[in-house]
Amino acid sequence: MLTAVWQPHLYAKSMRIAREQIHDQNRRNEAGHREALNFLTGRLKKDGHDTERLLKSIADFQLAIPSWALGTGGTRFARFTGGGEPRSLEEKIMDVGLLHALNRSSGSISLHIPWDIPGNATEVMALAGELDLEFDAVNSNTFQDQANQDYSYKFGSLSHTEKSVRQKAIQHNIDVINYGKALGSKALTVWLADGSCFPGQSNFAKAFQRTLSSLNEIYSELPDDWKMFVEYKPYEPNFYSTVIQDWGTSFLLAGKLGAKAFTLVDLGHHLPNTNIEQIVATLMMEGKLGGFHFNDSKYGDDDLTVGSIKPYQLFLIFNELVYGMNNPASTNPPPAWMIDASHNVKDPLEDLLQSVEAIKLAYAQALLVDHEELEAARDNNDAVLAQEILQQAFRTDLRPLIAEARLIAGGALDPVSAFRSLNVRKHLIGERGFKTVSTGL
Ligand code: RM4
Ligand code: MN
Ligand code: MN
Repeated sequence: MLTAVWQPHLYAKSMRIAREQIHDQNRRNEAGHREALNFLTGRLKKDGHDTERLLKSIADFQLAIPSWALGTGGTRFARFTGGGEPRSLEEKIMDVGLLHALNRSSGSISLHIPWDIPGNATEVMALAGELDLEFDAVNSNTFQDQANQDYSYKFGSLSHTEKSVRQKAIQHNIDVINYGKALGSKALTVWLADGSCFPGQSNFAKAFQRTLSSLNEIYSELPDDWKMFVEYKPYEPNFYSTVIQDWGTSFLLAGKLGAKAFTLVDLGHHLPNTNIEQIVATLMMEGKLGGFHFNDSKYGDDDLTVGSIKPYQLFLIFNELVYGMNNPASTNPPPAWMIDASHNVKDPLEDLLQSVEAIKLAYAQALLVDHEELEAARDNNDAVLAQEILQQAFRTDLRPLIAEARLIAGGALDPVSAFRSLNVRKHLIGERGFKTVSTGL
């Protein structure tokens, strides 16, 4: 049974995982873990790696969890909801608290407005604070019409041909900034569904210019210590053209908007086989990579568990990210990391635990790459050696090191198995019911 801590708040009855429960779980796996860790650190030290530094970097790496990914996702055909899904923003925050208690790496939550409007910001902040969580970027939504809306985004929002509709979409983004201010967020993420479904439907240049001018109005309301992230996507929901279709378009907008505007890369927002690592390198070179949405995909914006389909690509992306972050000439601020996934068949919380693990693993493997050696191989045009260096890092099983970083931080050695043996989902179903549907995707 999990500890139910009663507090004088609305969310008082919600379950929390006590540290002691995690320690109990860890004791069961401790011996096997020590053995694997000693073997690994012995090898790493022999190869000249500073394992203490690696542990610290791994522990410091925090990922934001989107408020819309805590329930079951769906496709345009069906949605098969799971049990015990969070029914309110408070319950979503509780869920992220559970993840963070288990892995100590999910220390923030990103809100999508109006799916998750914070009613009482002070209470919401207090709850997050209790669970050691912060608020990451706030996201605007001008891709759906809301009930009682007397205008429509059917033909676009910030790029709409009608000024009055653009004005509503601009105002919505400003409202989102204001919600974020009250919660301590420091960034606004704009993703637009704007585009066209048929050739001839839209004037590309005019749609771009209208978008730029709308974004400019939003940008002028952005506080000085905030950033604006412009997310791109090649298709869907529009199938012929998207106004902000690729990194080049987003980069162009960010450049025209100003120093607080950046490009956001979502791994699922590329056409098949796009070289995403090269996009990352270019954006970081220009100091314009602001945010990152992790997921994995086979075909399109599948929003699958990070690392489930193309783990080597994930590693290659991290290799560029680490290079970009450590390159002394880089002016790129540390990007905001978030998971943007959807869970159609898995338990959302288990899926998120798996994604966080995959990201940390790829990050840690990328930290093993000796960039001086790699540069030397490149300068000598030694493709064989360059591949050896990368694959040596990629094929090193760093899972014991990730587990150790989590253990030191007070998390579970094996978060998914702890989640299962603590019966977290069963407990949530008991608390919230079986037929629950949370807002989001
Ligand atoms: C989009 C995009 C955005 C997310 C929405 C829900 O495809 O990834 O980041 O806000 O989905
Ligand atoms: Mn995204
Ligand atoms: Mn997406």
